[in-house]
Amino acid sequence: MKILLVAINAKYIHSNLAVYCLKSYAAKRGIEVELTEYTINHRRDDILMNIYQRKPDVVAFSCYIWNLEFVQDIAADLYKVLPDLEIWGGGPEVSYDAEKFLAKHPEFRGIMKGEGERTFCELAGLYQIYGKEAVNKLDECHGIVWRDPKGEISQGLPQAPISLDEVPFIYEEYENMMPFENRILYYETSRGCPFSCSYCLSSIDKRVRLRSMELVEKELQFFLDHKVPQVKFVDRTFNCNHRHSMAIWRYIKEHDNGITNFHFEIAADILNEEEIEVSLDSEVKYIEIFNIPDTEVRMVDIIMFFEEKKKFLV
Ligand code: B12
Ligand code: SF4
Repeated sequence: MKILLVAINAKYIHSNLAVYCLKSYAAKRGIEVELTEYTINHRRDDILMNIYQRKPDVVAFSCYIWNLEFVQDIAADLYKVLPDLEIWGGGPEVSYDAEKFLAKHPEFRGIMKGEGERTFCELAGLYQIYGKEAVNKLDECHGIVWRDPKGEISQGLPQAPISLDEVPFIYEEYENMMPFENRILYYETSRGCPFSCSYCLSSIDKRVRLRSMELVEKELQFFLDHKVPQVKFVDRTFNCNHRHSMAIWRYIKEHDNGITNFHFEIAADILNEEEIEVSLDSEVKYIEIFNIPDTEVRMVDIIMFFEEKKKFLV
């Protein structure tokens, strides 16, 4: 069975960290899958043709706010030209209303909800073992909602979260980091966010899990040694754990190579003095500050403070 992970990015410069993690996590457990990336600037027909020519048996789309419409259209067309294809979705944009999504999109066999590594690996394993017969074994898989061969939608058992140290560091797997040439490298050292902004999907996972500093230091050094121009941390609120953020900023400060920029999204209202000092001293050049509604006054102070010190803010 050929299983194909499909990512459609906002622009060429972006990459989809999630699908690389899923592919690598599965490969480490003996399950090989293929991966392909496009952008929303590609013509839909070209994407359709490219997927068709790869002759997959199973396609799993990574669904985000910037590509959901695109994915829906392509999946519907794929289903017309490859009616036996098993089409799955995963990612934040389909995770929280999966039953409704499935009811509306009959071309999808199912949705892998939430954190994908373990769920995708289980599901890909089922297809590798049972082939097309896997559709009758889907109740063995955790974390999914699926349509059975009679058309009924079922909900699987919940999936347990993984330790963040189990998430693969994907960049060292590619010689010269080829797929990422001239692109932003995304990097994750935590999952979850302790805040509850009602408009935000990241607020659903309140438990914050951290990657151990032992791994993080090795990986930061990898970026520095490879003189990567831009690393963007995708941690939902980078500074929600002071010890963790301070350890990372200190490491960057002490090992700066004069080339690599690190980009963080932080919550301004919880910055402490020590964090402000280290981030001002160090080569942490790009800091993305976002507002939390009742902290506007402090937010303005902090922005003025950073601007005085000639830090770049976005
Ligand atoms: C990188 C990024 C972007 C990049 C695009 C990257 C790309 N590939 O093209 C840029 C900067 C362009 C961008 C833009 C926007 N973004 Co943005 N972005 C992110 C960010 C920071 C990282 C995503 C990521 O890689 N995470 C790391 C991966 C490993 O985690 P994950 O996404 O949760 O993936 C896991 C699961 O979801 C699942 N999964 C994911 N894909 C798949 C696929 C399969 C098959 C399976 C099984 C599982 C699976 O498994 C993964 C691993 O466990 C997230 C916030 C975040 N930290 O996640 C926001 C986020 C996705 N963006 C968001 C928003 C709102 C936007 C914008 C609309 C902002 C704006 N107002 O302009 C724009 C949209 C642009 C457009 N053209 O329409 C929101 C979406 C929330 C929502 N739906 O309301 C998020 C969640 C930020 C937030 N907290 O608000 N974004
Ligand atoms: S602080 Fe940011 S990531 Fe956390 S819930 Fe609010 S908007 Fe989402």
